[in-house]
Amino acid sequence: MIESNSAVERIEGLVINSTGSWYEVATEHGTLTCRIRGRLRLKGIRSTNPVVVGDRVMVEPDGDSSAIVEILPRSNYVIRRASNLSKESHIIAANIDRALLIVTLHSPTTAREFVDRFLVTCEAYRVPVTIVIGKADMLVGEYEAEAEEFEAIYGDAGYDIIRLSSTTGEGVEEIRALLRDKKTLVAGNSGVGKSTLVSNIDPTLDIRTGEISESHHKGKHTTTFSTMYPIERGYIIDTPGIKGFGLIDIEGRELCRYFPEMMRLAPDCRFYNCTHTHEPGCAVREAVEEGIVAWSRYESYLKILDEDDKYRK
Ligand SMILES: Nc1nc2c(ncn2[C@@H]2O[C@H](COP(=O)(O)OP(=O)(O)O)[C@@H](O)[C@H]2O)c(=O)[nH]1
Ligand SMILES: [Mg+2]
Ligand SMILES: [Zn+2]
Repeated sequence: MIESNSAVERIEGLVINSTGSWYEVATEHGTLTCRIRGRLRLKGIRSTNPVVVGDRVMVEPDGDSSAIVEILPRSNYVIRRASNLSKESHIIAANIDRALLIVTLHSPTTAREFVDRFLVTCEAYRVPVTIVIGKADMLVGEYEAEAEEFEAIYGDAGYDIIRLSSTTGEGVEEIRALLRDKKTLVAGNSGVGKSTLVSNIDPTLDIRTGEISESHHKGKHTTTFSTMYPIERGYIIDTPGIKGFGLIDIEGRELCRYFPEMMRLAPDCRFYNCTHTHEPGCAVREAVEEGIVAWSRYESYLKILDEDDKYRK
């Protein structure tokens, strides 16, 4: 029998880049540029981008007509609301071993609420996160004091914190060790030094750094995509600057679980279903009043709760 109609070959691959309509997939046959065939949706996830960087997929290789035909189950992902008023979500990356959240205290100033929202998402989707205080060479005077306060707050909450200066090299080796043999998402506002870090880790990579105007993307919500770079051992995912971080799919009553320092106190609240907003005998509010839990963290908690109310239907 002639095998002209034999089953098409299918190979597994790793999505390393996406534009929303085209995907670059690393496979044993090299990197293939693919389209999506059919309606690929993972159960229970509604997002503007069905296939994301970090996805493991099945591909039918066919030159310029190569196609992604299946998404393999994800171990985790990082997701945010696509835009402020949208109910749709945008997945930043999938199957990641760790997120590095780069924050800077000035030039630009990373808002505490942004930090807390990102951390909540990582807790909710079980992505280990390390906080990086970027541009450490600029921490003089009041900013040094602020950095120490920041380290106290987030260190007490249970997070690892590394100071990084791509200018002096401080922290670079520590981060390099963290990246080894892992897929690491590098996240943070625009201008905090994400791309500079990635090119410091591997100077042979062709990374765009500096200010890239994203103004022409305003109003759209599917135009910001991550890119995965292979490094000597492992992968780094560089993300476009994230301005806001709208949370999705997190119920108000479970929110406090994703603030580790509050979660530890919740069993001491008088009511088992305490929301830590108005109830008498609330151990969390008591700790906030005593300065044991940082006011800024509690404030983020309240703001996220409030927002959650607005979006819950
Ligand atoms: N002083 C200082 N400037 C940095 C550092 N890292 C990056 N920058 C500068 O900050 C700007 C934004 O960096 P970039 O890597 O493009 O930020 P991204 O938007 O997060 O990718 C550039 O002008 C970099 O030269 C650092 O560690 N120290
Ligand atoms: Mg960048
Ligand atoms: Zn309480």
